[in-house]
Amino acid sequence: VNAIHLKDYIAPSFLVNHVDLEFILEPKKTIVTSWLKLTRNPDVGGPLVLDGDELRLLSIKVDGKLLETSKYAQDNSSLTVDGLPDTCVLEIKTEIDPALNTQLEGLYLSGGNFCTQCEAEGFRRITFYPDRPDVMATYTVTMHADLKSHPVLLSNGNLIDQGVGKNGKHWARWHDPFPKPCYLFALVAGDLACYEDSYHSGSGQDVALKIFVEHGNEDKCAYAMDALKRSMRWDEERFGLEYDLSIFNIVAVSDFNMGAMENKSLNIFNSKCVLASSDTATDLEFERIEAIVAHEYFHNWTGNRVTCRDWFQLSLKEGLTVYRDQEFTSDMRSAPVKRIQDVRTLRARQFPEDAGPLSHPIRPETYIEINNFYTATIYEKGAEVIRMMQEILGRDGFRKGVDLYFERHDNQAVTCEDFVVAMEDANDVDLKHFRLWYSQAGTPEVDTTWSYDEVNKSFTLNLTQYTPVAHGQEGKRPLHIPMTVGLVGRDGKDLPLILEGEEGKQGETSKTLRFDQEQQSFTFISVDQCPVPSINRNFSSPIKLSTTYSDDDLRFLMENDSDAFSRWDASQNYATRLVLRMVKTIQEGTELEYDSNYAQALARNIADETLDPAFLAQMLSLPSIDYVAEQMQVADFAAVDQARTFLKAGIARELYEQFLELYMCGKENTAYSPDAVSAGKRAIRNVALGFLGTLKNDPKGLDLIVGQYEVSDNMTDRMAALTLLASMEGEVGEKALKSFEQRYSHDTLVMDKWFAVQAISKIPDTLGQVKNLLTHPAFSYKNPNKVRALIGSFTGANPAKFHADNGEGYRFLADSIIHLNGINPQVASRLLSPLGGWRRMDGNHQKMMKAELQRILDTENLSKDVFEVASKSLA
Ligand code: B3K
Ligand code: ZN
Repeated sequence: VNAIHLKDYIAPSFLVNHVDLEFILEPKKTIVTSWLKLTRNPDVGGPLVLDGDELRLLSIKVDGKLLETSKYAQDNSSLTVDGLPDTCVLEIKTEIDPALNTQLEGLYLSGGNFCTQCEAEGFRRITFYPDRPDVMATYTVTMHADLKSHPVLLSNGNLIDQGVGKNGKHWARWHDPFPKPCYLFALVAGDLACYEDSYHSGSGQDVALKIFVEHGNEDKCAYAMDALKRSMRWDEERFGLEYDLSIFNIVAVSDFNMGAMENKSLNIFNSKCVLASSDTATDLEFERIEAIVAHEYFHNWTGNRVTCRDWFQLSLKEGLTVYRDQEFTSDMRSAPVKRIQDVRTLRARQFPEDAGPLSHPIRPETYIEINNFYTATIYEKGAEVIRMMQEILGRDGFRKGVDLYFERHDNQAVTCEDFVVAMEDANDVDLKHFRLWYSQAGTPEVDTTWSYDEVNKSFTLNLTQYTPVAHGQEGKRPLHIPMTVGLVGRDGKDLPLILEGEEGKQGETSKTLRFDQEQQSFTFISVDQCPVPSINRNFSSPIKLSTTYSDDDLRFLMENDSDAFSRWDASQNYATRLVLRMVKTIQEGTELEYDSNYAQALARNIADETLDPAFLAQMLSLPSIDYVAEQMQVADFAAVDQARTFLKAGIARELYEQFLELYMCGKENTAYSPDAVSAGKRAIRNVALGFLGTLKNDPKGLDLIVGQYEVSDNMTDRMAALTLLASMEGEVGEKALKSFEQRYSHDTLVMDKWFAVQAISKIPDTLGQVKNLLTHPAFSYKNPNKVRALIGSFTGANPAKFHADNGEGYRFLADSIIHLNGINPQVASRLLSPLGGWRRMDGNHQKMMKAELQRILDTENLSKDVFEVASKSLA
C-alpha cells in the first residue's frame, strides 16, 4: 500500500481549460463521455496521467480521431496517454454501474435517484480525469434520463438548455462559468419535490433558492431554507462576501457518507442535515442543520472560489469554514454557549485523536487514504488555529487578511501558507513562530503557578508549556500561544490588568498574553489584593491547562468569573476532580462519600436569575464519562460511570427542590419554536429532569418523565424523556420504545433516533439488544445513518458497555467493520477509532482490543481506508 507525501508534490503536466460531459443515465449501465480541452503545463514535462477507478473504458479519441491502443496504457487506477500535442481535445467514453456503487462515492443511487459525491477522489469513479484539486476547469454537463422516473435533472451552474427526446427520455444541459476542481462537480437526476424561495443580495442580485427532497418531505424544509438565507446575509455583513450565481440548489438524499457537500451551486446533503419539523427533530438537530447549511454555503468562497492546491491543504478550507460557521452560530444564538459546545466537541473528539495513534498536524505530511483525514484535527483544531490568528490580529486585522487572501487568490488552488502570508502582509506582522501550529501535532499542555506579592502589590503568573511526543513526531518545540487571562478580586469583580513594563497603559480586565517560550512569567502590577486568576478565558488557545486551584478557588470562579466560558470550565474542572477522587475510592474498595460543596456552588448558579437558561444548562451538565476517563493514566470506564452516576444522584437528592422548580417553572404554554431562547428553556428543564431521573425509588420523578414522554408536542422533550426511559429496565422503558416505534415507523430519520437511544442505554444487556436490532426491518448496513445510529452509538457513545470485561463489545465492533469493509470502506474506517484507544486500557482489555485489530487486518480484500486506520492503531 502506497503512502502519499506532501514533499512529493509536483504540478500537473496538463491543465484542463474546459470539460464537456455527457451522461446517458441508467441505473445499471450509465455511459459517460467527456471532452477535455487540454493544454500542456509549460513548467512540467511527462505524459498525461488520468485517474480512474472501477471504470470500463469504451474508447479514446484525440481531436476526433480514435487513438490506437499502443498510444495509451491502463492499469486499475490510471490511464496514461503519451505523445499528445500541447493543446488538444481528448474524448473518452466510459461505462459505469451506479446501482452497484455501495461505497457512495462517485455516481450512485439513493432511493432510486442518481446523485454524486466526488470529494475527495470520487470523480475518478465517474470518468478518467486528473483527479486533483489544482486542476481547475469550467464545465458543461448534458444529462439524458427517463422523464417519468427521473424528471429532475441538476448539475452545477446555470441551466442553459433542455428538451424531450425519444422513448420517454428527456435531457438538460448545465453550464458552470466558474473554474473548479472536479471534486466540486455534482449531478442529480431523480423524482424529487422542490421547496422554493429567493434571496435578494446586498448588491441587488436575485438568487433563486431551491431545496429538493424526496416526495412527502416538503414540509420539513422551511428551517434549512431560513438558515440558508440568514447565512447569505451574514457572509455579506461579516466578510463582505456575496453569492456569485443566480441559482443555489440543495438536494437532500438518504444515503450519504457525511453530513453534506459543498458542490458549486448544487450542495448535496444527508437528509438528516436538512429535514426538520417540531415533531421529528430535536433542538440540537435544528441547531446542527443551521450550522451545516451555513458551513456548506460559506464554502462557496472558502473552498470553491479559492480552493486547495492538494489534499494536504485540506484545513485551508475546512478549518477556515468551520471557524466561519462557528462565528455565524455565535451571532445567531448565544456566543458563550456556542463556545462551550465547541470546546466540549474539541475535547471529546480532537484531544483524544491528537493523543492517540492517528495524531497528525492540521497540515498532515503523509496519508494512505485521504478520506481518513476528514478528522476533528483538520476541522476543529484547524478552526482553533484560525481563531487564534483572529485573537492575535484582532477582528479588523483578521478581516483585512481575509480580504487580501481573496484579492490575491480568487479562482486559484492554494496552500495554508498562502493564507498565513495574506494575514501577515495585510497586518504587517510576522507569524513565523505561529506557523508551527500547522506542522506540529499534539495538544500542548500548559502548567500554571502563581504568586501574589503583598508588599509590592504585584501578581506573577508562571506558565510552562510542553507538547507530548505524538505518534511519529518527536522533538516538539514551544508554540506561540495566545493566552487570555483575567484576575478576579475578592468581591468577584475583575481587577484592572497592568503588565510590568506597560505602566502607562489603561488597565483592561482581560488581556491576551503572548506565551511563546517553554517557560515564561508575566507580572501584573498595582494589584491591590490577592486575586484568583482566570486563565485561558474563552478558550483562547486549544491546550490542556493544569493549575493549582484549590476546590475553593474553583467554586469561587464557578460563581464569579465574568468570562462565561471560564466559569463553565471551572465547573467541569471541579466535577472532574470529584469523579476522579471517587474513582480512586471505588478502585480501593472503600465506601463512596458524597461532597456537597459542588452542589452548593451549582445551587447558587441556579438561584442567579441573570443567567441565560441555555448557559445554566451547560453549567449543570457533568463532564462525560469519556472526558473523565481521558484524565486517567489507565482508563477505567466502569468505575468512572459508577462514580459519575453516584455524584449525579447525590446532586439530585441535595437539589431536589431546585430541580423540581426549574422543571415546573420553565414550562411554557406557547407553541414550539426552534429559536435559541426557547431551546435554552427546554434544555434547562430537560437537564433538571435528567437529575430527577437518576433517583431510584422516586415515583414523582418517574411520573414527570413518563408524563413528558406522553404529552410533549415536540421531539426535543419527547426524546429527552425517551432517553431516560430507555435506560430503565422492565416495562416502563419497553412500553415507551414500542410506542415510539409505532408512531414513527414511517419516518426513517426518526427511526435512527430510536436505534441510537437503545444503543446508548444503560440496561444490562444493551449489546444483546443492539444485535437484535440489526435484523429490524428499518435497519440496513447500506445506509450510513443507520450504521452510525445503531453500531456507532453503541461503540462510540456507550463506553462503559463497549469496554465490557468480556470483550464482547470489541468483538462486535470488529465483526461490524469486517462486514462493512466490503460495502462501504469509508463508513467502516470511521467506526474504528474506539479500538485505537487500547494503549490507555489495562493489560487485559489491551490484549482483547489488539486481537480484534489484528483480526481486522487479517481480513481479505481489506480497503485502504480500513487498512490505514487499523494498521496505524496497532503500530
Ligand atoms: N467537504 C465535505 C466533506 C467531504 C468528505 C469526503 N470524504 C463536507 C464539508 O466539510 O463541508
Ligand atoms: Zn467543510
